Amino acid sequence: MRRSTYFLQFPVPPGAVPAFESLGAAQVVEQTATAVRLQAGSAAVEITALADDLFRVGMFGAGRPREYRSEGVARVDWATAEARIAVEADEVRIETPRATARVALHPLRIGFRDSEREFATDDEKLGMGFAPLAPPASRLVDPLGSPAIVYKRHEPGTHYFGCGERTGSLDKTQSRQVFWNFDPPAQHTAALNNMYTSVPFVLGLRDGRAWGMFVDSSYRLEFDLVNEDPSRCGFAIDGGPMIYYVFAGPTPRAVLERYTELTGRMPMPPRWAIGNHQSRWGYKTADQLLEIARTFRQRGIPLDAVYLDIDYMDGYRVFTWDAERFPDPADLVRQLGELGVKLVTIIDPGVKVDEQYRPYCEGRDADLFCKTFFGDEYRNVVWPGLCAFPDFTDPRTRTWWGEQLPALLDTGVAGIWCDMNEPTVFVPTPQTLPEDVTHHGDPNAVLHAEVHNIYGQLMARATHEGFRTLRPEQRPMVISRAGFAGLQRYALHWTGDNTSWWEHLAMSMPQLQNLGLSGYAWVGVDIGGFTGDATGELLARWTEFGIFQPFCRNHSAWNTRPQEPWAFGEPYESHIRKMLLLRQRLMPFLYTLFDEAHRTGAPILRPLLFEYPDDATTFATDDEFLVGRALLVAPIARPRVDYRHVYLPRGTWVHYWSGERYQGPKHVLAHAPLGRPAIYVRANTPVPLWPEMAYDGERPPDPLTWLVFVAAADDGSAELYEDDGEGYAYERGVSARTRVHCSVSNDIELRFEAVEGSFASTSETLEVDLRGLERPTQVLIDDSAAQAWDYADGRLTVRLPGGRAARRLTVRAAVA
Ligand code: MIG
Repeated sequence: MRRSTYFLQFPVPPGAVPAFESLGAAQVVEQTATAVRLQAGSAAVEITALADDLFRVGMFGAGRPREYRSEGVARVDWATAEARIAVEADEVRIETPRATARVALHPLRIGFRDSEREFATDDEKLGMGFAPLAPPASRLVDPLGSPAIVYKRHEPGTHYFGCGERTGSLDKTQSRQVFWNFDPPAQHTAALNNMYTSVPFVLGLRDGRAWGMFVDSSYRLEFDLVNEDPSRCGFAIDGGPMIYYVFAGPTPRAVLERYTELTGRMPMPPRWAIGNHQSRWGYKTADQLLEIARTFRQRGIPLDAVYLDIDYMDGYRVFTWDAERFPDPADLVRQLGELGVKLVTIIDPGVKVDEQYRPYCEGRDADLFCKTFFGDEYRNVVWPGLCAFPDFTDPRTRTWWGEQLPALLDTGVAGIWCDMNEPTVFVPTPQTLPEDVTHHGDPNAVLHAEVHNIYGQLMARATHEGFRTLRPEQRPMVISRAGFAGLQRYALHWTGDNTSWWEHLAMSMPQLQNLGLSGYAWVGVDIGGFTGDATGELLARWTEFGIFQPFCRNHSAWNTRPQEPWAFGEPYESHIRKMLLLRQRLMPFLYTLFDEAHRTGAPILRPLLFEYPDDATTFATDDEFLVGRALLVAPIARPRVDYRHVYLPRGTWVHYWSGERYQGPKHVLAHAPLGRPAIYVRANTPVPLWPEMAYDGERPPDPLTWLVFVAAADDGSAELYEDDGEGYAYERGVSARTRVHCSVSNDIELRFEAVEGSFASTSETLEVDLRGLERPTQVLIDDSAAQAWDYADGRLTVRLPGGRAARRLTVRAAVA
């Protein structure tokens, strides 16, 4: 495959790269209950069944240790999989109850299959092998382990998704993907093939069956997904051992569940952190920030948090406050708190080189910064001027970093926003650390080239762990721009410096969907766009989409038109208010999806293919998405456009505003004027809602409403997850799970199962809000007539007393 070197701007000159050396014949050296070890020339190869649907392959160059420890991987202790190993003259098979790894020995070729199909099978001709890079890069990397490629056969009809943070469309088939964290030039376009964060994971989908492959290397990587050759994919690493994991699926959900078991899942966030957030690079004084928060309240627009970008610091020194503009940060936090608003502050990794500045002196004296190849402190310029860079690969540095957090947390700051952690440096042009910068490593020294892609994640980890140490009873809220596979364990991710363009509103959809398919469930883009000037229409349309992002934050750059919700006047402000209030109502629904992501790795904002992998039309519908299973959202992403095409997959879907029903699969034309975005609700699928609130915790969420659009259609069901929204009692079972089933035949029946778990709901009253039915002749709660219900215009509302027992609501009414 064609590969670039570290010198990204220059293609490799012809003939400069020695040929790819494919592995030849292999011999079985050793066998365990679940693994086979082989020798192929100078390479040692190990294939292991870690679980019924998870295999690991490791290829280690001559004399390299068999070592799988990685920042990407959270789980290493796999209970022995139920495997059967068959060794024959030409072939070894590792069979689990669900899948088989087939290892041909002459030459060594590795493939996978289950009862239905083959997947991740080596290209017959090329297989796996070593692939020296062009001379300048290889001088640096070769001593650390050989660049390598594994070529996999492309099974015709397969489409590829995931690959983490991307521009362009959802389907990555025929593309080339580069994994090397960097701060891309402003105005992200589809031409970019790497961004701030790198998740070298791909999800393959064919004939309704999914599989996955994760290449666990923190060196630079490239995936060629049927780009160079129509018959294969290539997965290349620039150094180190070739370690990859194969997931048998066969559903996208099963792949994600296993992938996030391997790389870790998101802890439950504090609930306020999924509310509405307002930020701007340019909020410069405590008074200005308070004014912003008050304006939200005066205008009745929900708000849970405001942000301080780099201007709060003293000369951009991380972990300081500017004494003039922020004379009393604790008082600022207190005043915001009175308004129900939390404060999040930014931090950057660059530590200003300044003999009068404690963090710098401490870090230098304790030898906590990155070094040049010659052992000097590595320095480059970022916002504060000349900076040193904490060596987050060293556990001592991570602890020390956490110990700096009281400068922020002790004033009452509620969340920490890690920026510039690719890391980005400014000289000679914005780029990252040179590959020969040295790190302490853990336990051995390493070059930056080896750990570049995990630098940002390690900063997020240090921040998260420091936060937990200082506030053991509080759930950390950490945001990170850079990361690797597994960032979800420590931080949410936002996608950096997008632009106030309609094109970027459109781009956000596939971008967040691919992140969701890559284990990052808590994600968001800057609503309204970061660089460039938004317009009222763009901001309103972007908010119609943005309220469905797991992370909902309006953020913009200092030199752009202000874009707070009221900045463009009416009618935009009213539309934005209405949408943000809808998000606030959706809080219990969203929080339940966070719980699902936390337990299973399922994305919150998810592509249609996640639920309908057997419907190939969904592979291309990346200008719409699902939120959980119940909502389908199809935003408008063009100016002055009121209509758009929507694809509705199978099932019955109800238009949220009009109640009109559609029988999928169907292509429809949605009328979606400003203020009425195309939202469809799956019929008979209850959606839990809270009343409109200004912020999380403003008052008890009463009543809790179950909204159901009824139809003569399949039964539906839903869940509600509740806990106290902060702290760790939920890990000890202090949570509540309510399951609801809805069936519609002669009657409409809503069956609530008894609440599971010991958390006492803060909602005292339950309300059921049924839409799309004729006037009922009778409404029964557990077979006795309900006391009070209201009916008007096809809509029935019934109040039920709160409580934990199972109950049943029967409505004798016809579907309208
Ligand atoms: O060089 O802190 O992506 O959100 O406002 C720019 C200033 C540095 C980049 C972040 C952006 C933030 C900005 N930062």
